[in-house]
Amino acid sequence: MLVAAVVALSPLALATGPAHAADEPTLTADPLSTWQTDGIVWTLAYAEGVVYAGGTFEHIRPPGAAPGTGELPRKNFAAFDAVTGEPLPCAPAFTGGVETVRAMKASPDGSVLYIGGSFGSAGGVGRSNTAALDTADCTIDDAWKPAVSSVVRAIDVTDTTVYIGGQFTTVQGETRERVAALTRDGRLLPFNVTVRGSSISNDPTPGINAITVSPEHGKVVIGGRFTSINGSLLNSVHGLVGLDATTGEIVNRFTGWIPRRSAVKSLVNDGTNFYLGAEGTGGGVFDGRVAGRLSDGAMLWKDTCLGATQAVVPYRGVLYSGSHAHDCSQTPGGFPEHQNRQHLLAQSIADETILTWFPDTNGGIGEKLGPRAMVMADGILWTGGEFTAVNDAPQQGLTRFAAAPDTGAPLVPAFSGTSDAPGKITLSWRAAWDRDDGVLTYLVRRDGVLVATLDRESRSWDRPTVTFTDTVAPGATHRYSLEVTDGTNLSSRNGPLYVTAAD
Ligand SMILES: [Ca+2]
Repeated sequence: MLVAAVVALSPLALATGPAHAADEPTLTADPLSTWQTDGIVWTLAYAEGVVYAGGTFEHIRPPGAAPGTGELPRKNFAAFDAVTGEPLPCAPAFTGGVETVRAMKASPDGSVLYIGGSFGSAGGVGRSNTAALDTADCTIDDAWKPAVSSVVRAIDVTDTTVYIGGQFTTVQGETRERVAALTRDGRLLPFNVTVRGSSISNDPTPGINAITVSPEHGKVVIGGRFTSINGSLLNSVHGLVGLDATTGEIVNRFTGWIPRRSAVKSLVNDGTNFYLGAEGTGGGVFDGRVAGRLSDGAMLWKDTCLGATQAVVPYRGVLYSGSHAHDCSQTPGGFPEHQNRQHLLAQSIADETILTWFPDTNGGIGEKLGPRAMVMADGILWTGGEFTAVNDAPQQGLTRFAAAPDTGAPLVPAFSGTSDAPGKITLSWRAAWDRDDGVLTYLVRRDGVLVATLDRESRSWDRPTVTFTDTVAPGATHRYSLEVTDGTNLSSRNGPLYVTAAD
């Protein structure tokens, strides 16, 4: 048998190809079977093996079901088994007000789920924009019933304290402008921080969108759109500030982190770092993500992808995010401006590199921004939002991703063959791509026998030409086929392609 020659990828292709990721393993990009909602999921929370979804919807329906079929009534709140994804009977209705649930967070021990939004009733019990659920028996908690004057958009909870943020100006009849702290049983704490101004010129209403608290550091970080804390416009805060968790005094100003016309939409922490996602309006804005250190408020990195970020979740060295990224040209591993918005991303917490994890949703309903909420639950990343499709298949409101299985096979590319020299046959094709594998392996068969195995890196936006030159008898005609695998899934086989070598 003649020995096959494999043509190396040119140095130019390597230089311009995708950046090598930092090798953190990601989840797969293939969604697990998941129930759907008939409206927008604004918030997700996890406690004790259960995922809670809150938003603006009327029903849930099974995986694969068309809108209006197989529905169960769920008024702005639903509970699911985190692993199987099956719906649970826990289903208090949230009604009154604007009738929406916008924020949820469980206590560290998982016993109580704190809920915020715009509603006047929770499970038939009168409540004022916030309620709590005892997770053991799915009853509305008797103790937690603070009167909050307007919508609650952010919640975080420690063993002793619940922080709420939003657009309210009073809590329990006392002045609390957009942020407040209460005991777990609903008693208002002295923590009194006045949040005013707006970092968004066309929306002058100040507001808190996100809160993350670190009891170990005695610090609470709040984000949203504001330009003033505690009354002074000269204190140089803009959409993000770190506060003493007890007194509310400013401990980190994060000067320059959030530019004009931009607001913080999401904040989480892992006990060491905190992570935020931002949304800008207009040109020169910040739509990307920042990783910062809780201890001293130092910035670790900031990516400047365009396409506003609505949700962030750290997990095992990777920051997962929901956005509508369309230009990540300044971020390692990123893509140039393109028309197809990428709604889900994973990046290295160590160095911000965008990793090979490209499941996608569509924009969907509402503002058509796709994902709005994420939570990690027993190793499964639950994602909720406005979308009505995931990886180009119908799926509304909710989806899930796990570490396995990888089920998506790359599409086999078309290939062609030429012979420019006696006994030399060159096959060429445009590289395929895969949603969660950057290096694909191409299998070339001549007359049914494997003659070449070629590994090539590619992304959906960067698909280099791959070539293979075979050495055969001059004048001979051979039959070739091509397959591609991501290491788990094998594509269909392309061919046969008959090529005659020059003589
Ligand atoms: Ca794959």
